[in-house]
Amino acid sequence: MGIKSDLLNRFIFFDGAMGTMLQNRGLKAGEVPETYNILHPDIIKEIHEKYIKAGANIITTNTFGANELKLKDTGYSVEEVITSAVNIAKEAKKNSRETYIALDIGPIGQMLEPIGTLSFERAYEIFKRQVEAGVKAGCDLILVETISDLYEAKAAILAAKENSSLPVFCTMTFGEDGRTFTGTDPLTMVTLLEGLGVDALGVNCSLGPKELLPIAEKILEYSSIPVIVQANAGLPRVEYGKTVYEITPEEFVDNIKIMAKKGASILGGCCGTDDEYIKRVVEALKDLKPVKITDKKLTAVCSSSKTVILGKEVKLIGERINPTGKKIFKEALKNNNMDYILREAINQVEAGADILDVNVGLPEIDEKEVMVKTVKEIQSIINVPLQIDSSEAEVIEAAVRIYNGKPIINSVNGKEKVMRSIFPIVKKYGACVVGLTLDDNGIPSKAEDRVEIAEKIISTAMEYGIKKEDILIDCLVLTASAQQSEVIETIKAVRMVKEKFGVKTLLGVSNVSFGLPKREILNQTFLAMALAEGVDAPILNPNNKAIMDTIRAFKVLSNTDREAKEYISIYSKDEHKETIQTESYRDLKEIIIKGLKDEAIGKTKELLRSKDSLTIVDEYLIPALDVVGKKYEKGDIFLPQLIMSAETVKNSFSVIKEKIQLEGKKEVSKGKIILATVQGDIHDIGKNIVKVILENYGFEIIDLGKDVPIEKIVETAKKEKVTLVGLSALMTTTVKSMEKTIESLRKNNIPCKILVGGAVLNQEYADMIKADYYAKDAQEAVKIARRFFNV
Ligand code: B1M
Repeated sequence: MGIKSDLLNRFIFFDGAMGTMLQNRGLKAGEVPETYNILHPDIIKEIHEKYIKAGANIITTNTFGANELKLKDTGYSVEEVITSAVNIAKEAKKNSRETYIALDIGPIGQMLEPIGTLSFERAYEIFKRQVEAGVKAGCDLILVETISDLYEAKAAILAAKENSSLPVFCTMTFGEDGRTFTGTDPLTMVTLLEGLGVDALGVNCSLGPKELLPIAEKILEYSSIPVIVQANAGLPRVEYGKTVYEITPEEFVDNIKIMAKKGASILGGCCGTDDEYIKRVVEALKDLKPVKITDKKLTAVCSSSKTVILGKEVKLIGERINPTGKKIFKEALKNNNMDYILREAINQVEAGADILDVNVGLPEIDEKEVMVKTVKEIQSIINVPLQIDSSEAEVIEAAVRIYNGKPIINSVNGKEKVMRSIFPIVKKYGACVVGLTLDDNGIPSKAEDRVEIAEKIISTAMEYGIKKEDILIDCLVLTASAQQSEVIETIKAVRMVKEKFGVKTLLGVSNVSFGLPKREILNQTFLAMALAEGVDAPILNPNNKAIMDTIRAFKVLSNTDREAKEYISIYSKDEHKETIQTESYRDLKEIIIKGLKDEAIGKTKELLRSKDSLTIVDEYLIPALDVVGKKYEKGDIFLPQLIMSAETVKNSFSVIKEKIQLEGKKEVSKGKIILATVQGDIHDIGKNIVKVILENYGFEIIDLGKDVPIEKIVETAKKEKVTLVGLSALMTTTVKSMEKTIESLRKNNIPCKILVGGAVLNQEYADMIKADYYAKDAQEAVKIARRFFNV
């Protein structure tokens, strides 16, 4: 018996909080809790003992932040802290075989690319060091917890699985909107984490059990493995500078019991909970048996914020990211022109692609390097899942490893060698895989022979532990011009594969018409025939109207587009708008909204020939960001895309800035002004625009940056004898911080006037927080400064 078999048979109880327990025992703000493993082992041991006594089966080591970045200034190494933590846990459990020790691994504390600067592989290395130390010290399982970025979870899980043979659990932290901070929903978390082969998954921290209930329900709906819930003791609230948690152990238990009855089987507590909460949970569930876990048998692929389930209705795989037969594409690959590829991606998604095939195979380039770069770039601006398409195992593995999601691997076939090289990758990274019905003898003419190859692919894949749901069979389309009699064999094979094995099928449609005129007539008709036989995911060009018409009509006729909603929304407009855009985007606004960083530079330069700098800011930059902001608010895009748009604006503005500076008159200073985005706010695009314009009018700017502490503003104003202080804030929450800064400047008797700005403000708010001036934009700021300094 071990933890893995226990998981399937009974409730498992985790401990509760460590951090809040330590705070109650004297841990001060700024102290690193993990140093207690060395400085106060008795306190940690006492906490573990309390939890064991309360009935916890798993105690979590005090190593949440024991990574090399967080420990950097403590003087202790990762190995020292983790070894000591595991030893304390061992002492606390006193050889009890009933208690397991989980090596706790929390988030690194820095954001991964593209949101932050930490690379995926660097994150992996940081986690690897923790895992190795934990394994060496003798922990029983690895718990990756409180993760809000799916990419970071993937790095941690790979580090755990590649450097240990211990069970791995992973929990993520969700907000009240049902998503993690970077936009992952419960289904997507389940799709990726299950694929990566964790032993249990779930949710912890941030919310109380009541608020977690809908999130846990979603996880339970999709998960085929044990589900963990570790809620906070309610929503945290700050009282007299201390964080307090609202709900009692009784209320906590009521909600945990509901989740247990719905299927959660690993239960514990997070912030604010203590041994009393755990004791109550154990007691409350003692007469209950966990709900039996069922295999949900989903065929699903995902990006970090979107899951596509195959089989319920036809899904389109866009074929355009592929250089075969495309001269411009080849040139783009050779010249590293990512914007061209990104545009192909965006166009296909806008035209209706659900998944994108990515193939960058060209003999004259380094396919692995270009594939990794392409996948990274696409996933930073687009949220549909990807299909990694290459014939090289090495290229596939490199791409699948850094992909932030569960991709489809395209492809294997019936050749032993190919299967043996690709299936281990499919299994390890938990991908779906396409099996082509060909082998060493080529593509069989007859449907029956293709079905035989499909059978071999499926059975070999299953030997590797790949689930049948993760296998997609492509019965291969032959061209009507050369092998006319075999066209129908493909259709027949699709039907047979579906009937015989119940797997999903894929088909590259456009091949059928090769060499014949008016190709789209054949493509369209063949597609309709294939759809009727149940092809789940045709690979095609979604920019083709005839193809899209067929798909949409099929969805109505097969009763998957219920009440013809999609069909009506598209075709009830007079003229069906074909969103086919093969050339570059005309509009800078569009470029910003899409996050095409490099393209923004050229476009801005072009615009500067006919428009003046501030017109571009007002007519393009700000309106584009407004659209992006609204999309973000509605949940149409998530933080990574918001960041890409902000980066694009920065690129555009850097060109504008150059022009302004060139035109600017270098005169003596007309007056010194401090500019700062207030504490807690990191939005600085607007402030930077105001800075450049003010400088251009001859004012000397002391730019204190963003998220600026109140004291720094006060000190600088005093030291530099500045008489005009400009503050910027973009969020409702940071207007308070602006108000406090103003209060502090007044309290310290700084003889200055205060100018405020930022999208969240208006004159009324400015008056309310007692600012002297409010500027709605940069020009207004100049007017105020000129009046103030009388210049
Ligand atoms: Co965020 N963000 N953002 N964001 N972001 C907003 C502000 C938001 C309204 C989006 C939304 O939900 N609709 C929302 C705030 C909601 C609220 O307050 N109720 C929001 C949020 C929630 C967040 C995060 C919390 C998201 C998250 O992490 N989950 C996070 C905040 C972190 C933090 O600050 N602690 C966050 C992060 C980011 C990015 C990093 C991705 C990026 C900022 C990058 C950067 O600035 N370096 C970003 C962006 C780009 C936006 C939007 C889309 C655009 C802001 C912008 O740059 N506008 C924004 C939505 C929106 O505003 N439409 C949004 C263009 C800029 C030129 O305008 O700054 O108003 P603005 O400046 C104008 C005038 O206001 C004036 O002149 C400028 C030029 O005309 N002005 C002054 C500005 N300062 C002035 C000072 C003056 C005088 C005039 O005198 C001193």
